[in-house]
Amino acid sequence: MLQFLLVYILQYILQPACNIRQYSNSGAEEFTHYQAKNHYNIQKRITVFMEETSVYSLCFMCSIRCPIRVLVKNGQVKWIEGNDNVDGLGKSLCPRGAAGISLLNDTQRVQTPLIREGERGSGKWRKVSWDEALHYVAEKLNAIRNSDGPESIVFGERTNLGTHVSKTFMKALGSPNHFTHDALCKGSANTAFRSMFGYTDAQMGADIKNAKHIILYGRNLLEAIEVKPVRALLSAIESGAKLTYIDPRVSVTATKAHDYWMIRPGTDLALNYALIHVSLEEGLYDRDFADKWITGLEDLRKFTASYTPEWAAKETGIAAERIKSLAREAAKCKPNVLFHHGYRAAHHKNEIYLRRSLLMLNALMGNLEAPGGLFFKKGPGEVGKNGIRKLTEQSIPKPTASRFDKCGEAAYPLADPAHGLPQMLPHAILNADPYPIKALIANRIDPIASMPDANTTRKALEKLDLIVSIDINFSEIAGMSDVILPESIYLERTDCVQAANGMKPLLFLRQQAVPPRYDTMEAPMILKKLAERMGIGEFFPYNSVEELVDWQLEGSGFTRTDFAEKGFVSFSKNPIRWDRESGLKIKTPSGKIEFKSSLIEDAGFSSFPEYEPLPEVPGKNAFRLITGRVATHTHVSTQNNAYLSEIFPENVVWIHKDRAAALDISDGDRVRIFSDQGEGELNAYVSDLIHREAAFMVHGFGHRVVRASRSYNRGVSDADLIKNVTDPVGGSPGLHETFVKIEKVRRTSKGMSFLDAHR
Ligand SMILES: Nc1nc2c(c(=O)[nH]1)N[C@H]1C(S)=C(S)[C@@H](COP(=O)(O)OP(=O)(O)OC[C@H]3O[C@@H](n4cnc5c(=O)[nH]c(N)nc54)[C@H](O)[C@@H]3O)O[C@H]1N2
Ligand SMILES: Nc1nc2c(c(=O)[nH]1)N[C@H]1C(S)=C(S)[C@@H](COP(=O)(O)OP(=O)(O)OC[C@H]3O[C@@H](n4cnc5c(=O)[nH]c(N)nc54)[C@H](O)[C@@H]3O)O[C@H]1N2
Ligand code: SF4
Ligand SMILES: [Mo]
Repeated sequence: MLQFLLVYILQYILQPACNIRQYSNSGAEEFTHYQAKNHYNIQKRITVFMEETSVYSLCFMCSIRCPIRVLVKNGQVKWIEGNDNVDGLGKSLCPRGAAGISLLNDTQRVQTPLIREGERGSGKWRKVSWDEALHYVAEKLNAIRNSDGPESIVFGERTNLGTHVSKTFMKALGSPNHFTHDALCKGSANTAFRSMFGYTDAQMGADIKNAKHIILYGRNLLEAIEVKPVRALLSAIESGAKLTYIDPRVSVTATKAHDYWMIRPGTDLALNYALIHVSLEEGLYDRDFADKWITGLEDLRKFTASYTPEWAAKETGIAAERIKSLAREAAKCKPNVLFHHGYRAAHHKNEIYLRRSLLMLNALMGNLEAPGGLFFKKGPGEVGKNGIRKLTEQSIPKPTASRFDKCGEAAYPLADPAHGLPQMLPHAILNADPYPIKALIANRIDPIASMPDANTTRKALEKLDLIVSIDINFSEIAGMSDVILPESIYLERTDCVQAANGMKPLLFLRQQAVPPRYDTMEAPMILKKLAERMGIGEFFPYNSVEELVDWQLEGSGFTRTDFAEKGFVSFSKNPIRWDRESGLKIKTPSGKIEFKSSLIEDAGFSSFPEYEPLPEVPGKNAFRLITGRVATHTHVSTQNNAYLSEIFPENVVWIHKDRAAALDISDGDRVRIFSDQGEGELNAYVSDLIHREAAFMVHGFGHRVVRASRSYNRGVSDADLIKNVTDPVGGSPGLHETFVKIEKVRRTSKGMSFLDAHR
């Protein structure tokens, strides 16, 4: 397995050799003509057919949105590569980015609007026109709004460039219930950043490239990919930086590290308290920086006094001497040392405190706005310019009802209401708490496969009067939908402008490369047309996405044509750094980095709660389930991609060889994995590359929708197994709080397992 993944990294990230495959399957055989689209510019189409053109755009095989250059000839996408006009990107793509052509030409994606005919989930829909589909949805939503109030309608989406359109749609409808994926991904990190700096995690960045020592806590960059940071990491290592990698599992990133620590899963917080303890006891931190910018240092010193490396060694399995030497080595590089704050931050119920401890380590090293440290992303305002306009700037009365998920209210006061708590949806529906929910619109998110405890989610969704999905695939949520509204894929559409703040404020544009293959539409147009049919059309003042983009750019000093040359525009020639002596614009109430957080304490929580040891693994066949990514797949959405499913068709469960031996399980054996929430069967990967207490599965498999035939019934869904619990302070679900049990499946005859035979 490890070797397999390494081959990917070499093949796909370090050399874009995969483009050979792109050519070999450009789709020309499969598609001889296109449907003319009334909203597509005919002139452009003719030009595209005649000659080879290059279109700068943004990848969307995952939400990172790497800048790309798309080579188009005869209306076919011939090649996709990184937009090397962008600093630090080169022409690299990840395997999923390279598989974009396979998505474009996929005959198994949703091709027309569909209205359900059979039972929910039976896979029977009838093809309808856009007019009929939109009319149907608008009528149903209007009826629900009139009978149960607008708040009984919930809209969920993965944050995307058009989120301002969906938020406007919901506000105009009078419902407060718009949620994004944020809590499922990194909500607790968002809250941690706000508690320390007054900025969200999205408003800050990490300068990996210039760091001299990078410490990654399960930030598996070489598989959980963002192309630019991957290149920054490799470039830092080439320039002599040290990489320390901490993970209960030997991931591909571990194989690049100078120092790898197989930590006991879920105990990183104990490690950090000990690192802080050593830094403070031995005076390793940046005193000048701390005096100037940190409040609550003495409280932290008192709090961590008893969290010695010897104490942490017992909890984490990492020797006390190694902990001490990391603290000392890191301090030697300060301020150019990065304790990376991670990306996915939805593991445990105390997640916010882990993320805060990481931010504290950075602040103690004084790395803010230093090369190789954390930085505040700069927007156009920094250089006296106007940013882009968003539909949400219109004055629309705020909906009066409370939120379905109680986010930002008494139950979850600190979670970010700009994003909400999607994982509360099943509870809200099943218990009509705080009120009945009747309809869900899911746009570019799969709440079944992406939220914990999918079986309960399914039961809850069953109770709704209306489920609508705006999707490109027959995802799990599309499979349960009453109406599917197909979006054009990223290569087929122009999108809203991307404001990319950073050391330089930039704007990017996703530009249409080819006409839509099928009868699909862009989400901002779908919502506009729906709004018109619901009497709220006035808030959507555009007739095409291009017009919306023009409106967004008004006042920014740029127009759409400015993106043609390089694919982006910049508000500033040089990177902007704030002065670390006197110029950090920290936005907490105290104006300082708040170790002792007013945000947290005003809400009745503690800034420094005592560490609670992890529960022991309950039994010989029990494992702590941990999940994560592989370089070839995006969460739950690429498992049916023709290229990617061929390369990585199903997940396996990693378990330690000694634990496996005790259960008579050998490498490659079929095993049953089960929990209180659900179960499944898959193959075991037995090795010593994983901690004894952990079982690891790649997230996103075990699809149940038959129409997506390449992913149907392949592997097991981690979402079926894990319980739905939430970090009450930070807001993220604890995706790693579940113990699963694993047992060997003994086949007695073909297709029947030992367990089946004895039931
Ligand atoms: N158990 C478990 N759960 C997790 C995670 C985990 O590791 N384990 N990871 C969490 C994380 S970090 C995240 S970010 C979330 C991600 O959760 P999601 O956002 O739900 O996952 P994705 O696979 O990114 O995309 C979901 C849907 O978007 C659709 N889609 C793709 N492209 C387009 C498009 O262009 N237009 C439209 N309209 N739809 C499109 C796909 O078909 C799919 O149905 O999941 C979280 N949930
Ligand atoms: N290929 C690919 N790349 C992606 C994405 C994708 O879907 N596919 N999605 C993007 C998104 S939305 C996100 S949020 C990021 C996620 O980026 P990451 O957070 O880096 O990715 P994950 O795969 O969720 O988790 C990484 C590692 O955490 C380890 N881990 C598990 N438990 C523990 C623990 O207790 N301690 C420590 N130290 N490590 C632990 C796992 O073994 C795994 O190797 O990836 C982004 N990039
Ligand atoms: S990381 Fe890969 S899939 Fe995601 S946007 Fe970048 S190239 Fe595309
Ligand atoms: Mo994420």
